[in-house]
Amino acid sequence: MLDVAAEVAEAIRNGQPVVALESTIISHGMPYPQNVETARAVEDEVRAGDAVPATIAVRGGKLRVGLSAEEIETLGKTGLNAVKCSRRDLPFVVARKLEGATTVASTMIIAAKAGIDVFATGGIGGVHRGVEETLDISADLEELGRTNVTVVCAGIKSILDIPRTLEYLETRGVPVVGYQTDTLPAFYSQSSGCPVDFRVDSADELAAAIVAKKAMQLDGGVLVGVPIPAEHALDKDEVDTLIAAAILDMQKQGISGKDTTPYLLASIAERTFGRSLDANIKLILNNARVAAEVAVACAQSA
Ligand code: PSU
Ligand code: MN
Repeated sequence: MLDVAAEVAEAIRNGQPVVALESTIISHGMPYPQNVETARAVEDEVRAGDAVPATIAVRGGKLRVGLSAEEIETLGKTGLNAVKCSRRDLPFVVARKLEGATTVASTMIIAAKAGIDVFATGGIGGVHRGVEETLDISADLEELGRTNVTVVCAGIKSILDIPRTLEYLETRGVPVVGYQTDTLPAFYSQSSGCPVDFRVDSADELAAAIVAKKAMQLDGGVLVGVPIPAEHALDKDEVDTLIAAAILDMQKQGISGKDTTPYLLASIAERTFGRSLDANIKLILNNARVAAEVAVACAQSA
């Protein structure tokens, strides 16, 4: 079922650094054409860091590792008409040969099958605010609990319940790491105020822990939070107020389940007049840069 692009397959075979990238961020996370421009720029950033990018999706009944520029363009235009594809969706999207965009969870699954250890994205899913009512907990957290991939992100958006997300990750045995920070970043802003489990100041320091985890055969992911660069961060209180309003609107419209995260992202972009989209793009590029460094460090210490 795995269909790995030639360049990616060769890099994996030779133990060269590879960085996996998700595709729901392209189809559901951003509007066209910024989604396609960003996906390309992210791949360029990974290459600039001497690693090979592998954008992952489901196409023609195959788990695709390494999309071509044309395929990224097509997915970007397909947008919300692609199937947002998490673990539970994979069997049907494959069997029906649908156009599937992979979330953090399904990208981890496919990356691990292909033998890729490091994955860069913007934000992960988590425990949603109001979980007492909805039981809405992203499958991303379960995947982090079982699949051996290091996920480099900008922390957890405050559309989620950050303290509860951290509790959940602790239960599932997932180390939460701050990259050059003591607190988990909050996506659009540099800090959520919640302490991380471990701080690292270099890619080498992180790679040492990833290698130790592998040697102990401990299953599960590692979550790395990289703060958005200060010059691109948004004011946390301002964003939190906008998010609270967006959540109220969403509830009024009866939006739930897998539509929640895409709705909130679009609504926040509208309410910030595109400033959140710009911040989103900048932080993903920064994460791609760090992930390439981590992949290089892992390849060197293997
Ligand atoms: N956060 C973002 N942009 C995104 C997502 C999250 O800032 O595009 C996507 C990712 O693919 C993530 C998914 O895995 O949303 C989580 O969705 P859910 O909460 O439905 O599990
Ligand atoms: Mn959900």
